[in-house]
Amino acid sequence: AQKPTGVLVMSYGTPESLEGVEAYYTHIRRGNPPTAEQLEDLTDRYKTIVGGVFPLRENTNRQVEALQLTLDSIAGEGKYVCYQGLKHAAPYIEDGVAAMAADGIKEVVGIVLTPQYSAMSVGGYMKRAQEEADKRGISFVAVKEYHLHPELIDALSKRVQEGLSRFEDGAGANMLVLFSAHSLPAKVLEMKDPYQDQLLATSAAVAAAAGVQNWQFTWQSAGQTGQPWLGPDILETLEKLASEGVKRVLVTPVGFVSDHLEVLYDIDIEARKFAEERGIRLERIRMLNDDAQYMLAMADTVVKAVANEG
Ligand code: FEC
Repeated sequence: AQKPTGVLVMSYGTPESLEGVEAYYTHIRRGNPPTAEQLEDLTDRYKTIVGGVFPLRENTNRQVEALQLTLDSIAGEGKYVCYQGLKHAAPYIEDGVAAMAADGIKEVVGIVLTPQYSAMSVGGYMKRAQEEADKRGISFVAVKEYHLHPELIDALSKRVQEGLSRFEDGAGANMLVLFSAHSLPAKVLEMKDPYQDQLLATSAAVAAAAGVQNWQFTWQSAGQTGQPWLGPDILETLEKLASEGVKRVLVTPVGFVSDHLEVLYDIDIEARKFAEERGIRLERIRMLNDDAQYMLAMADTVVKAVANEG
């Protein structure tokens, strides 16, 4: 029988325990260990979110399982087999490709659990996957983006409508939908990187589908590297909105698809507190996690990537 096509499902990765935070942080910093102060700061943030656990790991596991079931149902069982590969934790991207090679898989599609492309994010995942595939004689196809897939837009627009319904008078006056995504070093702009345009395109499509007129886009979670990062940051944006009399904000992350640190801490704890201190009520959409429509967007994208190669 013909070997199935491997699907390398890639995600950021998270530590397995508090003891693993240092190695994880060192990996993110390309082998440079954090200072004791940086390590303590990150460890404290993990301890603060939902009881100091690492929800990204479980969410990624569930997404990979759900994507497998979705591929089975749209393409037939045995056509595709999903493997996991993480950027900064085990099982690493290379481990996922090695597991496929051990199972005799010759053709692989790679897809990342984030919809928009940047050379500095998705490009980095794909480079590592491609290199490992080349080493093992596996042919590799990269899905660069799926930021305008109709199922994704529809899934997000439903989450926006649900979020708006939490405000007593829905999308009334003094309220705004604030789309957000992880910032990157500003030098990506010089590289003609599509990241910003794709994030704005996702945001505009979701706003239109949800019937939202009053919206903005902002960056979040910038790193402290001494270099400039893309702005304005969400805290700056909230400060400005408060001064303009905005009272209610629905934060809608469009570059993240899971509950994890950058959502549960940076938005739910840090940004919410900052907003409340300025008289703004901040709500956030429920993250997609293994939402059926999101899984369909990914499965359909994978199947089409294979068809385009054939
Ligand atoms: O829940 C978790 O355990 C992990 C949450 C998490 C996600 C995530 C996603 C993205 N990042 C992106 C870019 C960068 C760049 C740097 C950077 C640094 C960190 C640090 C932590 C961290 N990131 Fe992350 N990111 C997550 C967590 N990220 C922790 C290190 C400490 C800190 O700055 O807070 C800077 C690296 C450097 O120092 O050079 C750049 C991008 C995404 C969204 C796309 C994706 O999911 O891949 C882009 C989730």
